[in-house]
Amino acid sequence: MEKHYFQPEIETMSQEEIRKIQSEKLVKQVKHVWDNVPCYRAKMEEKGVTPDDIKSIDDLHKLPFITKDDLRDQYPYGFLAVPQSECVRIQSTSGTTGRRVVAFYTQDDVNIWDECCARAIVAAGGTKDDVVHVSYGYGLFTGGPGLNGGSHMLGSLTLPMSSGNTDRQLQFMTDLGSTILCCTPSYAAYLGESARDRGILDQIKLKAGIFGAEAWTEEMRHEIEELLGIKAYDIYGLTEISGPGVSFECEEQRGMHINEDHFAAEIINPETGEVLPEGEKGELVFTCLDKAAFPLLRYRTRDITVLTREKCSCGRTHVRMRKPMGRSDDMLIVKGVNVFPSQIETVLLNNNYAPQYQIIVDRINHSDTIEVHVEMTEEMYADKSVSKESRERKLQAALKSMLGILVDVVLLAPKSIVRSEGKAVRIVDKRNLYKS
Ligand code: DLL
Repeated sequence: MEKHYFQPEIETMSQEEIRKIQSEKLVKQVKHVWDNVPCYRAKMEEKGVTPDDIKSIDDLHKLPFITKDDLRDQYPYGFLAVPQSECVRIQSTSGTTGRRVVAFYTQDDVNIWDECCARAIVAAGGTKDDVVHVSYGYGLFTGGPGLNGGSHMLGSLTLPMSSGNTDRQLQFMTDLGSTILCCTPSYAAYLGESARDRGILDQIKLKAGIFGAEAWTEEMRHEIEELLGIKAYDIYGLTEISGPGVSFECEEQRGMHINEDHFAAEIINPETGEVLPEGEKGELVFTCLDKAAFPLLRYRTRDITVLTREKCSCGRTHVRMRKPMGRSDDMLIVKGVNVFPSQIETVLLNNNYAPQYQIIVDRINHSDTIEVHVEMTEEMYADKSVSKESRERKLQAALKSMLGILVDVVLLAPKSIVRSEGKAVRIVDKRNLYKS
């Protein structure tokens, strides 16, 4: 099978070459940050580190971490490392859990980001002949602008749809023959459902999807692939580090290659900060090696994953990260038990429910309660031979066996959960545990 790369000379270079590039870039980057970001310089001084101590990528562990709280404390300009007049763009996080984080970009930073997204599109089989349908939100969210930039750089016909207006999405998709869909996995499932309901699935020419920005399971991947008749590729990224394209899946669909010439990755123990060896599960930490405006060093993502340097059949040599297995901060602790929403999703899909659900956690009389609201499929809803109560009991038992705790299950009629056009709202935690 012929292999396709956007930049073969970079994507297939040897480990030695990657480390050499990382070392050269890191030495320069640390000087740049030391000279231009007083709050990080203070952190380095506190740790007794100077730029002279950083001679290669092997010295990365000597540098202090940056956390989301640091970014919030320094909002908005504290981590800006170039004069504002050199910046051409900002993007921002949604700020649902506190103050927004604003990331700045020079034109070169935007080019790096576009290049990363172009690599992702090519890895999903994209060429300049494709019609790339971008249904991630545009604006402050990085999803739309990121994939849009990558598609332009590749020279594909780019449809800047943004999210929402499902009728228009489907009309453009069929009229213009979109071949690659980029959006959140939950919106892809919704678009698929809507196309099926309108009886137009056979008019859709999609061959691939590039889905990310939220956690999704293998079961959900299969469901979307089957519904839309496509291959569904995962893509990962975060605003602080640039946006989508920090890592992406290739045709192997077994982990996402990190663009290591731009971002150095480490896995740490989230409790102690100690760097863990390859193959161990822990918190992912990124260092931006060549971004100028917002060059975060050792940024703690809170995403829990595993890195592997096992050979990939696609020929890419860049390290792979497993699909994030949860976040060290939004993992739910219910009745003292750690609950990852992805475990619940796996049970629901294995039991043939639709990937439309909400987890509602509350605390009543000092005791945690957890309810899973999930939609029945049309077939289940129509089939009156099995009672709703009996279905609920069966699902409750399956969840108990996965999670070890009793969960209240509420089955709903099809289409009763409000659809999201961006990231799905999966968790409603009414306990306010993190408010002081
Ligand atoms: O979600 C950037 C993005 C846009 C990625 C489009 C992929 C596609 P933020 O809004 O800053 O940025 O959210 C970043 O989302 O730390 C992860 O917890 C989560 N996340 C992103 N991609 C994935 C993924 C964008 N593929 C946060 N799987 C990250 C699971 C993901 N979680």
